[in-house]
Amino acid sequence: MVNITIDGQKVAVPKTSTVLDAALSLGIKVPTLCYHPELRVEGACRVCMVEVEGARSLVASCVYPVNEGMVVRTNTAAVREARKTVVELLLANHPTDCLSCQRNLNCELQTIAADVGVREIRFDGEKKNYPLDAKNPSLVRDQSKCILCGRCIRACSERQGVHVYSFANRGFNTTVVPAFDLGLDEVSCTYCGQCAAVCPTGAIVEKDDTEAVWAAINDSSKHVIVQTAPAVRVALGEALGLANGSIVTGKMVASLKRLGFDKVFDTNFSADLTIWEEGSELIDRLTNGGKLPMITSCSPGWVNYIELKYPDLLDHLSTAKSPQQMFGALAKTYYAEKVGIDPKDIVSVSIMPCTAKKAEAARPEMNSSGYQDVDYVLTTRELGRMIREAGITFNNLPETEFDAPLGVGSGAGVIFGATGGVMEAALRTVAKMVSGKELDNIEFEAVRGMNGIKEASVPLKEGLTAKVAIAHTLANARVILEKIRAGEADYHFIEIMACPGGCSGGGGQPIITSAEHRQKRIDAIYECDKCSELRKSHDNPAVKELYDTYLGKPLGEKSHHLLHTHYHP
Ligand code: HC1
Repeated sequence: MVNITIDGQKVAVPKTSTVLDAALSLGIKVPTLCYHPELRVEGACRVCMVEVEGARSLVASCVYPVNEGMVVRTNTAAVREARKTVVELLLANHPTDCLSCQRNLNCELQTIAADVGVREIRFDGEKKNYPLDAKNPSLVRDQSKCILCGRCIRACSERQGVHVYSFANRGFNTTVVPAFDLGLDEVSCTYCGQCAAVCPTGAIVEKDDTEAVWAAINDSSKHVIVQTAPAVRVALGEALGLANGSIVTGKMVASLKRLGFDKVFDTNFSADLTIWEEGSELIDRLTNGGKLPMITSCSPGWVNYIELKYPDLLDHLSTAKSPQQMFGALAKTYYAEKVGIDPKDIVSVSIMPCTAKKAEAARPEMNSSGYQDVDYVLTTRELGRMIREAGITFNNLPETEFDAPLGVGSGAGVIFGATGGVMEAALRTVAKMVSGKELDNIEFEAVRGMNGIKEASVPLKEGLTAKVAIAHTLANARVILEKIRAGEADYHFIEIMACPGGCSGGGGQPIITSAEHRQKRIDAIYECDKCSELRKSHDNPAVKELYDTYLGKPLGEKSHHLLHTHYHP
């Protein structure tokens, strides 16, 4: 340990700490911009400057190591003036269109400008004016708002191992761009949105589809239905002023009804259906010599990644569509028939924690109903904005139930939103399918938790043990894929989710500020499961009715047509 003094307070910290770590351990707030608690430090923005006795100049606390006996001051006149000047220089060439920016009131640059006391911008800087990169369905990049903190570069490289972004040019002309300054639609972007999730400003945001959804709601000739993904219910509250990880399922349903949706359904329903189809596919592959290990296919950022980077391994992917797309296909077939509405008059909207879901819905093959199966995908953040725009006092809303029949979901469906959850949901059902017996204990602790890669051996019945693996983030997915390529992966089944923590940490969720924040959402997901009346996908009566009255059986002809897909090398 190393003993140092900060603002007159003594503290002992590990010798590998930075001055910022030490200050944070004392509860001293130092403003930061390029620093992100879950990414490598960069020391680029210099907003976190402090005074260290004996140092020749102010130092960037996020990269400055502690030394025995060090004396630090975080609140001197020189420190305050330096921080204010740095922020003013950033604002001097920033568009400062805060009032109409998607990140208004949720922008770190805006907050820091207020915190460090910027009341005027003394420098008349040249403004940057770059064209928008908006030709893809998921994300919009506006270089004019970029402050060159490099967080997106680090998230894409370190967290995802995808390496889409890098710095280009020098001096004032420095930019953060994909290779050759191409658009995201022209490079190996998976649309996972982790760049947007760490961007401190409005330089990378989700493509906003709220206007199109308002127009559909306002069109009286349309029947507008909405599905909500498992992970939205544990994060939406954060966008509306509630504590991190608040469970807001009932209020979310009420708010969607107030917004004017005709029916509010639950993606948990089709998550349960996915387990019937994917579980049956796994058993089929195990018994008939199919390609193993089989890998989950519900996370669209992950599917984009394997298509782009490991096309030789595509036959390992389950052919089951994601729950979003299974729901979409059924909404304009089964549901349309059941309620007697022409599918051309149905507008199917989904609320997702994910930016890649927008691209998934736009895939040309996602039209098994004869129409685009899911018309619009809104992120959790977009729904939060619509609720605010409508003037709904979210916290006062009554707890409201989903509509039947596509609103019936199990606890197994809801845990899809946490890393390991799809695997756990599948094990609950596959064990029953192969043994004919219900499990005594349905909670599989071995597949839970935040380790980047988890492995477990799970007995399914006498003489049959499933060897499984789980990875979250694309950098961890790559480790598993390399093992498969090398012939060293003797697993039967693998779950891969593109985002850290699974969908609860998706690129379309309210911005996550720390690992503890992410954990609160995951705890909330498991709480939702515990409180569910139904906890196993095979107990879902609405799914049983769907098979009895419409689909026939898992992997049957109709299921194959509506619920399964193919991939593009
Ligand atoms: Fe997900 Fe899924 S869990 S992919 O993370 O399989 O986005 O929440 O909706 O489709 O159900 C996301 C979440 C979501 C699908 C399900």
